Amino acid sequence: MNILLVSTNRNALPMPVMPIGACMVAEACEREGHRVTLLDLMFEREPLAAVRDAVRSVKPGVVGLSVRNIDNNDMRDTVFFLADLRRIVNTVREHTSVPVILGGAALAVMPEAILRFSEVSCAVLGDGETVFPLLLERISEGEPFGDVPGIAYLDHEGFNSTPCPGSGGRTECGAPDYRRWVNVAAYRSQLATAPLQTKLGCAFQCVYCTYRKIEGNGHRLADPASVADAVTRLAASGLRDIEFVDSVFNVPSDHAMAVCDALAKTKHRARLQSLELNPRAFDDELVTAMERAGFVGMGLTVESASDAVLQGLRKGFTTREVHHAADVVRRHELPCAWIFLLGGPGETRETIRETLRFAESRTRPQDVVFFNIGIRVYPGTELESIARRQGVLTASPKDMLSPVFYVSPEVDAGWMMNEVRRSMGSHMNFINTDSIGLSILPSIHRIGYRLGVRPPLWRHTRFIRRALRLAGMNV
Ligand code: B12
Repeated sequence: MNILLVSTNRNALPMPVMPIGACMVAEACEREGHRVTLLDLMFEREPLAAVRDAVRSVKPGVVGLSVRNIDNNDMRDTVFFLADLRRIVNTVREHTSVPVILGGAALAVMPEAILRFSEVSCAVLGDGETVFPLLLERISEGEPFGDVPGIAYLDHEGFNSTPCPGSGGRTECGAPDYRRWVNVAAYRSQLATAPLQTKLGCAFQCVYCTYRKIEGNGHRLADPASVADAVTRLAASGLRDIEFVDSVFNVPSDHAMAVCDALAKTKHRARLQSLELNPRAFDDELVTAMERAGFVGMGLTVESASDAVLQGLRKGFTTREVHHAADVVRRHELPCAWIFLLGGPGETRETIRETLRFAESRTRPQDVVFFNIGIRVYPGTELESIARRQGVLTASPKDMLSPVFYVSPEVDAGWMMNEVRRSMGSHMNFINTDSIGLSILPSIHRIGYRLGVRPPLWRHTRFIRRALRLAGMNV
């Protein structure tokens, strides 16, 4: 069959991300003998015209739309991305009547709401590279597909979904041949990294998180040697900036260590990073192994430096681990991004002060500290129940596609934002959601790239903020 896949993500903030999922699905379909065209809308000037032209020229038997983001998770300046999706679906339908199938991380988060909103009747929830080919087989043979594992669909009875296949065991590190599918030069010129997974799944229980829903709570670990192979292959093809996009990179820790050891033994010439490290399994041994493996940056998702809040978020670690992480970071050279999530259950003015005190006194000036304020609430999460119990959430689950945010009733969002801004005033390495939503960020990336800067750009935050302030910007 002719398959047209469209990667619908056009969000270039904080930087464009290469559509790893759509590329993996494209390669899986080819392995099954289909002819695949992947249209990546990221850099298209006229996205709807590009979709129309692709439908006309490919004459697909099925159109698959990859949907990554629902919104930008920013409480103050919320951007909702799915209106574009509806326009893309309408454009496809104006030019063909073949089945349209949705897939991507957003679908696993809110399948029913997205299907209804986009007026599409079928989506893949599980790993697209396994499920989509099965679905295509049924569609091409004109057979019913309601029992294919890992899908969701709307029919005359309403919304249905089937359980996702397999959530344990091992997996191969699948590095798509990005150069075949997307405009790699355009991504690189905006300091994008090439995504790669060393595992799937997340076993943590954080109250707000959707990762378990997307990837399952059992780990599927890639053979460390296959990770080293994939990194070597990508780096040899010119994609030297590689980011591990696991839900959590350093858990299970023996696997992370084995991956680092395999990488350290390989001459890969890649610059590696991961922004998803948990302070629980974070020690000198790990950071030394990461440095030997070729890491140039890491992100610690500490969220808070207050025990009450860490408990309220069910992070599974305490301030002991947070302070220990600060000690470890200080003993190494590896640049670190500290990621905080303010306003969760249990947050008060005092806990905010505690977290800011930690950030101001325990992080290094050369590192970046990112504060996210307010937490996006997704249906089915424990945070939803907490918010309803506390009377701060009244929207029904089907209305939560339009972003709703949780802020602890014990603290005012405006006050928190002011406190963070005050702290940012004296710490040029601190940033907030306004900073990663700056419309000039793509230009900064392009200029940086031309000047020879390579990811992660956040290493230079304090210099960039100072320069922008000198230019009169209030950043
Ligand atoms: C790593 C990560 C990042 C990294 C990306 C680094 C990089 N170089 O790629 C960073 C930190 C930069 C980032 C940024 C953002 N992220 Co993010 N990110 C993730 C994370 C943890 C993994 C994404 C990933 O690459 N997965 C691995 C690939 C293989 O999976 P996949 O793309 O989903 O594809 C599979 C399936 O979805 C499916 N599939 C995909 N396409 C298709 C198409 C078809 C037709 C079919 C059938 C199947 C299919 O098959 C694929 C293979 O199995 C996810 C959470 C998660 N666990 O998924 C959040 C997630 C995707 N991010 C999210 C968000 C919101 C953002 C930001 C908007 C945050 C912000 N405020 O800046 C930005 C947007 C960036 C952008 N330009 O678009 C949300 C999106 C959903 C939502 N709530 O809107 C997620 C789901 C987290 C969450 N909150 O629930 N992110």
